[in-house]
Amino acid sequence: MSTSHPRFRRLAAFSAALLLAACGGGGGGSTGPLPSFDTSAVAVADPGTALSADWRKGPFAEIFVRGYQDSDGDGIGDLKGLTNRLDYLKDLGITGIWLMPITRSQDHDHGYAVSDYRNVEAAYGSLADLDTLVTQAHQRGIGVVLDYVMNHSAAQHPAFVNANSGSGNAFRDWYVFSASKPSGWSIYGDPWRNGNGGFYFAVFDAAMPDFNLKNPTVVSWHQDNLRFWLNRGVDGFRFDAVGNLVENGPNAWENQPENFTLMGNIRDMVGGSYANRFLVCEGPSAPLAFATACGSAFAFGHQSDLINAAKGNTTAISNLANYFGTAPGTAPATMSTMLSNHDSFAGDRAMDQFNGDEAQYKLAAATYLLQPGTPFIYYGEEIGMRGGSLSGDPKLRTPMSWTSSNIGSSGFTTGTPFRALSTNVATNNVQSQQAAGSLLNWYKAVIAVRQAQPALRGGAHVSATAAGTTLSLQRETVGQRAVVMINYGSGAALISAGGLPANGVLTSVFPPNGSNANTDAGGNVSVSVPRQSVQVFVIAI
Ligand SMILES: [Ca+2]
Ligand SMILES: [Ca+2]
Repeated sequence: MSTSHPRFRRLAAFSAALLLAACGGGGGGSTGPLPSFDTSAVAVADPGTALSADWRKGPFAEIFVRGYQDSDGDGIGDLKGLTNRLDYLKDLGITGIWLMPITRSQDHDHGYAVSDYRNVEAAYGSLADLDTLVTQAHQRGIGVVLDYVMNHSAAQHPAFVNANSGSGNAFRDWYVFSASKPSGWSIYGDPWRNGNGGFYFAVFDAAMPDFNLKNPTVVSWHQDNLRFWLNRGVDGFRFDAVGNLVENGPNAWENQPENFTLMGNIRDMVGGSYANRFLVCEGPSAPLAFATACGSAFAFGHQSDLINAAKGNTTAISNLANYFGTAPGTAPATMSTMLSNHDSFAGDRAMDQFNGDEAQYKLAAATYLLQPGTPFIYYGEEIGMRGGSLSGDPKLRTPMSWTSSNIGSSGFTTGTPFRALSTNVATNNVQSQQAAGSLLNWYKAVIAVRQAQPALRGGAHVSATAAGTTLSLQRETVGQRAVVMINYGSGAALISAGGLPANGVLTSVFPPNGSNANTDAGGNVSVSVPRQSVQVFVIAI
């Protein structure tokens, strides 16, 4: 039941102190002045971007700024550090980065308890540092997408401190209060928490009270916040927990119709006023529906099939073949795909799921980098980082492994890292992964072929067929068809593709030394694909 719900696990990092601060609700009524915050309206002022429209096709990197690169020796990653690593991301082939929350937070860790929606977490730097990051990223053809948390704020956010000061406060209706404790609710536990003069709704944690998104003033303030960042040149947003935005009752608290309307309105606002932006939603229990409402959504569920297919599971391979399409119940090409992310409910880091098996790891990576969809690479995935010796989500959020010790001028920090390092930092780090045959070079090579071939970069789904432990898929764009054959099995396999131009030549584009293949008079081809390998062809159409 409640605590088994995956999203609950996000909160493992929260300290008891924060909970006490929230539950105390300001100590039963503060006598001091209540805090204020910026509620000013923000008009559209699009500075534009120099990015090509293709940047939105990815691949993206999901980056935890706290864990990426420290620039000043305090052991905490920051925006200047990330800016210094942009060349690495460009070299990998990344065209967009999603930053987990960089706004000021109460948790000072994952950042999802936002205490100021219009400023940067002090340990990460300043607004000027963000502006520099965006400018430098754009110069490398990389867009910057921020995490935006609309469902809840921190309990320490001034809006909630006001709201919780008493039932007569002007901000009371910004949150969801009830004079008496409502009965019958059980989500990830009882979401109703003791506040001043009543109970407030906080689905994830007492320290993260839910906004009242039925209040138009709150919604328009959020839209002002979004414009605040868009006007600085930020390229879009990843929206957190969109399944939880509005509640209509104890049995109607998830994926409510209002959630889709809210996100659709934001999509219209951003798309109608700002050029070349990208939005993606996190709605784990309704990914396809949110892909429509938001423009893109993360393909929760699909990531397990990618992992299991690479292990040779035929059901998972069949699921991969049936995932993308145009029929109801299939995913659009705009779906955002991944192997794992920062939340343990999405799975351990890939290297831990594969228990060090790089052959399987490479197959999973190639599959999602060559399929339709917008791939999101979780930072360190490309070098096979394992988690840390930690429990819960923090084990997924260790410092990026740059060198074998990760300390010193080329490592994560010159000081003491804020968190334990990954358990395989000695072997799997950027420095050691420069070697031929490495996972990092595999990622670079697959991304390079994806970016070089239009049908692989943005081509639509044509067909995908599973047969035993093989997958054969085709994608197409104007003038080009791509054929991808993947053998997940432990022996060579004959993989077929059909519906191709008759008596044509399929030009091999991966692996680098691959042989071309010929279609027969019926437009069919069969290729012997070695065990655990990938072959990619293109043909003009
Ligand atoms: Ca720092
Ligand atoms: Ca909510």
